[in-house]
Amino acid sequence: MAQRPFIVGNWKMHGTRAMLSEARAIDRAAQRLMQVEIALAPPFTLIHPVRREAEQIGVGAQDCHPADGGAFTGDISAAMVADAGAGFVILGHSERRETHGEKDKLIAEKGKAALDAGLKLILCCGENQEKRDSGKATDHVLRQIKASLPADIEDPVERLTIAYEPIWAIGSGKAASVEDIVEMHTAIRAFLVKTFGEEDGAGIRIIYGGSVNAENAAEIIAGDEVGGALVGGASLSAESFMNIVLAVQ
Ligand code: G2H
Repeated sequence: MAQRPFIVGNWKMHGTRAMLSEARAIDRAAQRLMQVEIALAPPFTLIHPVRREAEQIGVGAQDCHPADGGAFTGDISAAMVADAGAGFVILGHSERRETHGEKDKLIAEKGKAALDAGLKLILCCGENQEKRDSGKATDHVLRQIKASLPADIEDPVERLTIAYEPIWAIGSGKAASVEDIVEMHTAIRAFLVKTFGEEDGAGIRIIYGGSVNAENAAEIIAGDEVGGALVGGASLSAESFMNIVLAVQ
């Protein structure tokens, strides 16, 4: 059975309780749009309130620490975000790789902690402009996924999503072309089949992120091997986010 498109709003470091009205509006609209799987990843402080208010949509975190607990001032464990109501976590986003110096090995450790805590995983990958210009984008992305995947993922179709987010497209207002997206997703699919076997490898979702909006979403999601979108800026208002969902339903 074909999977529903998976549209995830990544609020990044945006949102105080005033934003709960947007989450409520998204959740209300989602109840009439069951052909699309919708989720939000608000900041840690809003996970519990969004989960409490929203019945229909998935709620997730944007990071977690690899340890179960301990003397890690300012950090949050996977069990804590699960306890707050998160059902998934986004890991390996380029903004964390760049501004927090996160390396593949750490991301794999975080992924293992997340899976052990019962969370699903959205694992991000993507090349910068320099890698793309040098023709090494695919090699880079596949190496990144291989090195940041936790080992022995049980039920990977259910629990793992790969998000391809070319760094040069993020927040730029200019998404990658459908051709470039499909080419990369096809290479990721081949890697997943090799790694997880024919059936699981074919079923794991691969979603695209980087300046997705209501104008480009339908065309991107119609691309081969594109199972949904990770949406940043355009997920911050219910109207612009739901316009994306409407465009792809
Ligand atoms: C890419 C994306 C969401 P934006 O980071 O993860 O952000 O849609 O703002 O480019």
